[in-house]
Amino acid sequence: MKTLISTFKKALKTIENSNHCTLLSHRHPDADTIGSALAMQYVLNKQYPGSFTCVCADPLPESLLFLKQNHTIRKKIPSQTDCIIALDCSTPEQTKFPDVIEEKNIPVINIDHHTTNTRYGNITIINPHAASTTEILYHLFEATHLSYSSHIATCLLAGIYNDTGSFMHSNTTQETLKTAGELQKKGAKTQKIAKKLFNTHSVEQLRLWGTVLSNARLNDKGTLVSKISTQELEETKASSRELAGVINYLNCAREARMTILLSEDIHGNIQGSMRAGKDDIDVSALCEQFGGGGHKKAAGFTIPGKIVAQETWKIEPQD
Ligand SMILES: [Mn+2]
Repeated sequence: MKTLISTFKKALKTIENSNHCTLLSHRHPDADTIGSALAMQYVLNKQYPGSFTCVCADPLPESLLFLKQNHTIRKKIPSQTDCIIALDCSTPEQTKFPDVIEEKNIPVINIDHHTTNTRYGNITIINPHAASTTEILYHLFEATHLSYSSHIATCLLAGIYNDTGSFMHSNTTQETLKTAGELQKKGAKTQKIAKKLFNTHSVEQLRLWGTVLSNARLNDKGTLVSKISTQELEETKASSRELAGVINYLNCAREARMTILLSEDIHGNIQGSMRAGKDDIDVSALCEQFGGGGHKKAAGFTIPGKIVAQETWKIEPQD
C-alpha cells in the first residue's frame, strides 16, 4: 500500500497539471466502477481547479441510479481531455475507448484491483488484494487526507458490496470489513445499498433467471453449465443486462466445482461467465484461453459464435 500511496501522490501532481480529466468506467458498468468514478470526481472537484468528467460508454443499470451525481456521467470522452483516469478497468478495451488510451498523447492513470490488469497507462495503481477498486480509493483518500461527504462514502461502500457479493465472496478480507465499517461511520447508507443493489428485480428478470436455472446441466466433472439464447432472452422480455447476478445462484449448487453461464448477444457473440465453486480452480486462467480474464473465482470472456446443443446417446443394457 505504501508504494501505491506514493504513486497516487504522483498521480495527483499529474491531475493538478491538467485542465480537463476524464474518469473512465468500464462497459457493462457495476457499482464498483461507477462508485469509484463518482467518488474520484467529487474528491478532485473539491481539491483541484480543473474540470472532471465521468464517462461510461454503456448506460447505467437502474440499480445504480441511487448513486448521487450519476446524471453527470457522459457517454463520450470530451475533446478537451488532457488526462485520463481509468477506474476498475483491467484492459483499455474494457473502457470501449482503447484508441484514446493507447494514443499515448495524454497521461493515463490506471487504478484497479483485477489480477489480470494489463498495466496499461503511464501511472498504475493496482492492488489485486483489494476486494474492490473503491477499497483502494478509500485507503488512498485516507492517506492523502482527501475528505468527502456521506454520499461519497455510500459510493465507496457500494463498490465493496458489489464486488464481494455482500461480503460473501472469498475476497472479503479483514481489511475489507474494517473499511466497510469505517465507511458506515462516515455515513454510508448500508441499508440503501443492500436494497438497491440486490433486492431490485423486475418480473421479466425473475423469468429470465428461471430460464437460466432450468437450463442448468451438471457434467460428470462437476461443472454446472447453463445457457441462454437470444430467442429465449426475447421470450422472457428481459434485457441481457438483467442476466447479471444469476450466475451466483447457479454457483450455489452443492455438487458444482465450477459454474459456466453462456449467453448469446445480438452482435453474434457468446458471453461466457465463470465462477469457481472450489478453491483449487482458477477460472481467470480458463477465461484467458478464450481471450477474457477477471479474478481467480470470477471471470468472463467474449467470443464470436452461437450456442448449439450437444446430444449424446448410450445403450442401457438390460439384465
Ligand atoms: Mn471491481
